[in-house]
Amino acid sequence: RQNAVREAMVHAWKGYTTYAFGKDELQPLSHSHNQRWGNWSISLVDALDTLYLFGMLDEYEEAKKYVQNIDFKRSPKGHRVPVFEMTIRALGGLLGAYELDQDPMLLKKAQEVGDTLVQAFDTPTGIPQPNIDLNDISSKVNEELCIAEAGSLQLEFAKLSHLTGNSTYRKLAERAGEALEAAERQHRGLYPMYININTGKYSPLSNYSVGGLVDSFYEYMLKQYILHGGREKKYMEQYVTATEAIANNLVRTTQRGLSFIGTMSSTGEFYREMEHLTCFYPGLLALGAQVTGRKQDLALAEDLTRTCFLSYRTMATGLGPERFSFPENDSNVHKLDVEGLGMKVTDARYLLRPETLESIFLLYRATGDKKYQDWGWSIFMAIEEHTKVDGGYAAMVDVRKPDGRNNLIDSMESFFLAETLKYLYLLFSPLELIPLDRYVLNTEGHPLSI
Ligand code: DMJ
Repeated sequence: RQNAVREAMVHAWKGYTTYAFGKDELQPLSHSHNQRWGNWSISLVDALDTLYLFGMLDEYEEAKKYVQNIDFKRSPKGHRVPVFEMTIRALGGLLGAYELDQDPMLLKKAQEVGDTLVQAFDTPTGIPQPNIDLNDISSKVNEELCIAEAGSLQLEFAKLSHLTGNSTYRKLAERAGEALEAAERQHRGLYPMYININTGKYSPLSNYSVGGLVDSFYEYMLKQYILHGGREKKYMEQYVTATEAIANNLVRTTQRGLSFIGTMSSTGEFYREMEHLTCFYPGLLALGAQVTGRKQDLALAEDLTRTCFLSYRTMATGLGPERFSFPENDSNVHKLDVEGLGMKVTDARYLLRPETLESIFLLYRATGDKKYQDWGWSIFMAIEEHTKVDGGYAAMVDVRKPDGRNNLIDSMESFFLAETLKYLYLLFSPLELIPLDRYVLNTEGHPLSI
């Protein structure tokens, strides 16, 4: 199984190098590429540590040679560099590879990325701008920032400070985290989705969720505690308070016994819809249960992982939708997409995302239960059967329709290489490969040593 995943990476990498080498993203159907991340070769940078871990060392060396010449101080006219995405993918990718092979060139390039991104923190509150124009650094276009973008920079910036001996990076990222913590909130342990970077106030109409725009904010509470070797107790306290608030306010169980996580509006209305992105959360709970000793979190993690897995298992392709809901009255099952489960598909795309596999991997590490390897394998088989094309792997329009090429999207995002294939590989590897008492993975799957 491990070797089959490696073969998948060989195939994906061949597509990338043949049709898109050095470009941001491969377009696997048209055999072309795009530069939508500002020419930072983001797929190549995001994939470095995967190549290394999979033992694809010739490919790794070739990619590293290319990295030397990427100019992370520039981007094309008109492009705004997305600070969060470039932190987790570019800075995280370079640091992750550096942690594994200790090549000083990688640290030098990581510092170049860090020096570019710190320019975003020059705001009245220290909460960074969501994106910056390197050709006109004083231009600002957004006042509001989602909390995932402000609260998921701290691992990478702290690691960069530690490795370079320059404490500025860590201080800036932590100041942003403190501003999120200090701002007034309605619910203890829950954080609204958006904050204003000039006033430092949460937007009053924001929703509460664990999905897109929020997700890794909660993740980095626990992971900062882990990264700093358990010395920063405040992160553990924040994590436990948030975990309890999420369990009490956002988790529900359907009549058919499926646990899920929904969204709550600022006025307390509850939406019974779950996102694929939310499926990272059970893995976080399982990791947290090991650190905190909270057994109830592991039980909930198992239930939620099962729900995420069933969102795959019950589709005709075996792949999971981008969004699915659990209508209140689920007795009328024949009207719902998934018979017998009371689960309704609300966005049928599969974008090669990692979250369910990430949780399956972390649940396997936490419990040792081999059923998780079988679940991961069945998802991998579905990826092979339905998304593999001659040019690589392609995202899918509708997971309910095994329609072949007509059902595919001309896109393979970099996280497929950085995360989806890496979690699968680790799921079938000995525990000594990336032991979780020595490494913490950033939200893009890059290993940072504790
Ligand atoms: C990845 O870039 C990261 O996992 C991020 O935290 C959320 N979105 C994508 C994958 O779906």
